[in-house]
Amino acid sequence: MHLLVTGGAGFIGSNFVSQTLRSKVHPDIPSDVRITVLDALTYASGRAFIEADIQAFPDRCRLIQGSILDRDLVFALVNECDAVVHFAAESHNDNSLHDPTLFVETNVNGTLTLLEAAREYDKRFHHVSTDEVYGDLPLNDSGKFHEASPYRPSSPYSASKAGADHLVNAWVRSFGLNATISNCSNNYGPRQHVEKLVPRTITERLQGRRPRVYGTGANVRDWIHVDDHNRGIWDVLLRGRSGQTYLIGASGEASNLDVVRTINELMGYPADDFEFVKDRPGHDLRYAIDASKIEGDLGWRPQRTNFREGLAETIEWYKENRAWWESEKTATEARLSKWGY
Ligand code: NAD
Ligand code: TDX
Repeated sequence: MHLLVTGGAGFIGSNFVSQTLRSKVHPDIPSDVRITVLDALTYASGRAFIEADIQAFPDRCRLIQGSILDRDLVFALVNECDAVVHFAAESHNDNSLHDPTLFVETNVNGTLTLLEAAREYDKRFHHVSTDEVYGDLPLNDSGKFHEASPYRPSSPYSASKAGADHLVNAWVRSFGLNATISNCSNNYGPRQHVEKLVPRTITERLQGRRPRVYGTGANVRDWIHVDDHNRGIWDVLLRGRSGQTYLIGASGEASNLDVVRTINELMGYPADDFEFVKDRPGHDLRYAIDASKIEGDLGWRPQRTNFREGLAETIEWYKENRAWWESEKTATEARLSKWGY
């Protein structure tokens, strides 16, 4: 099996590639799977992770630096593979509020280019998406997103992901493309860019500053370890039905205050040693996933459900990999501070 993995140098994609080559994460990963990573190597990527994989598996992994918007390149690479796993995206909500055009170009037009190539060569296509396409849920409520929830995106990022999801469904219905979608909740784990809540909080502490909480900190996210997400993607790749959407989530609801307090405690600081900063415009209140479809139909179950333990491991990873994130940290903090965060 030859997979084309777009965005395979990013946070979730690079974990997917490394774990797949090592037959980790899922028991049924074919042992001969080969991977071509197509990645533009933007600020959010980690080239070193893929280079290490290429060194360990020179016959099974290669990196093509290029854009999913490059039609000729995309068509050539899709033609060579058996299936496409599409992670590549601009992924940060705050950035999308300042440069929405880039998000529509990458997330909508990039997906369109890939879909057209998959249609041309009749390839299996899996689209990695987010629960944010469903908008938000009220705080202090027990409702959850499910596969039939209406699309109601709030930010340019989530709107661009929703647009891409619609394109995938239309290509299934109109052209008979063999495609699936997974919509997952907030991931955490190693290799995530320092602009996101968990790594930002950890690396602020490691550089001697206090973490920043947007607004009141009451907003709730449904946290899942990146390995549980990637195992779900393998379940959908191996057994998912074309035209179906699968929601992936690990019942890991926690408020931003809970997350920052837990990281503070784990790193030896008083729980409430943080600063409140201005709120994100349009800030989604709460996300929560009902994962009963992927559990019932495909037998997926989250395994890394101890969030505190997962955060402790993630803190260790950031302590041990300073060289990777320190190169991005200064520019990221300058950007976030300019925006009032
Ligand atoms: P990320 O920002 O860490 O990685 C994105 C990768 O895509 C980077 O390596 C980047 O270089 C690459 N990329 C960007 N533009 C490109 C282009 N034009 N051509 C080729 N490559 C390009 O993102 P992530 O957190 O790993 O998210 C991966 C996917 O999962 C995204 O589609 C995102 O919407 C989705 N998702 C993320 C989360 C989460 O919590 N992080 C949750 C659910 C879904
Ligand atoms: O310093 C911070 N302080 C803070 O309170 C940062 C960086 C964030 N926040 C808040 C905003 C959100 O309520 O924490 C929450 C999480 O923020 P992000 O890490 O930016 O993630 P979010 O906006 O929830 O989106 C993430 O999950 C869904 C990913 O970035 C998306 O790609 C994914 O689709």
